[in-house]
Amino acid sequence: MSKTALITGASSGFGAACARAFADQGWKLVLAARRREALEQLKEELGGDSRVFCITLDVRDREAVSAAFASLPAQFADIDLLLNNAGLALGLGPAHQASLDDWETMVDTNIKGVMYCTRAILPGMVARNRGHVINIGSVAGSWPYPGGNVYGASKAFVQQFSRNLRADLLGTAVRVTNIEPGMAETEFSKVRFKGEDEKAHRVYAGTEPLQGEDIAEIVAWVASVPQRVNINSVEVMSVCQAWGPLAVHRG
Ligand code: NDP
Ligand code: 8X3
Repeated sequence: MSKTALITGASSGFGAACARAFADQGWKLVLAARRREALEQLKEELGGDSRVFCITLDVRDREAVSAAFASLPAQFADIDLLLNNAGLALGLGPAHQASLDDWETMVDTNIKGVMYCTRAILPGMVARNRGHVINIGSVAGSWPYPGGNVYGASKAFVQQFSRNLRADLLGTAVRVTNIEPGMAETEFSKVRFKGEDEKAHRVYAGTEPLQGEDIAEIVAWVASVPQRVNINSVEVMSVCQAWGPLAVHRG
């Protein structure tokens, strides 16, 4: 019997690439995001109604998340894998100039959205004693950088939430993994710079960043290892990226 993966943020980037990777392996898919048209296109590409169910969903909406996940059609209702991928960065300015609205949007999406989706799906996984929650964190959750302020802090939440979930789930067969990618070329920078394409392109200029397919390959691998194995986290960067020295200001 084919398994079912629920992917948030499936309308572009990592989420869409992961949907393609799981579809290739015969999984059924529940795809969620705000942009319905992109989800419908992906559904057609990946096998139509019998293989894919689309939900137009804003993960910040607690009631909408619980209502949508509680009313999945029977053939998609038993979720084997939840990929908490929906997320975003907004802005790259210093904290004292950043927009509080942007900060709230990141907290509501990257933190609360992950909480709402996980809390809605987890009871079924525990009851079936089967399932895997894969969260998309970031290197920004471990390594600070100027302008990372609330974005990085939100991904630090995802990292520790992932570990704490696994602590709670000890004794069950439900697995939890945090994937922590570095710079990857998706719509991420276009969103971060609010549609300023020039700024977004500059992020990747002269580099060979990670691609959505690279993350999808890792996510599919993490899901495919023997059931006794829980991969706690995977930190992954392009070879064009590495850490720098600690900064020192000299007056
Ligand atoms: P994209 O912008 O390409 O994809 C983000 C996805 O999240 C879209 O499908 C978007 O769909 C969805 N999304 C955003 N806000 C909401 C919301 N409120 N409700 C539902 N869906 C939402 O970027 P990536 O693929 O790069 O990002 C995916 C994840 O990877 C994010 O969590 C990001 O923080 C993380 N990440 C990205 C890195 C990178 O360098 N690209 C590196 C490390 C982590 P829609 O707009 O249709 O709602
Ligand atoms: C996205 C990677 O380095 O832009 O999470 O924060 S980074």
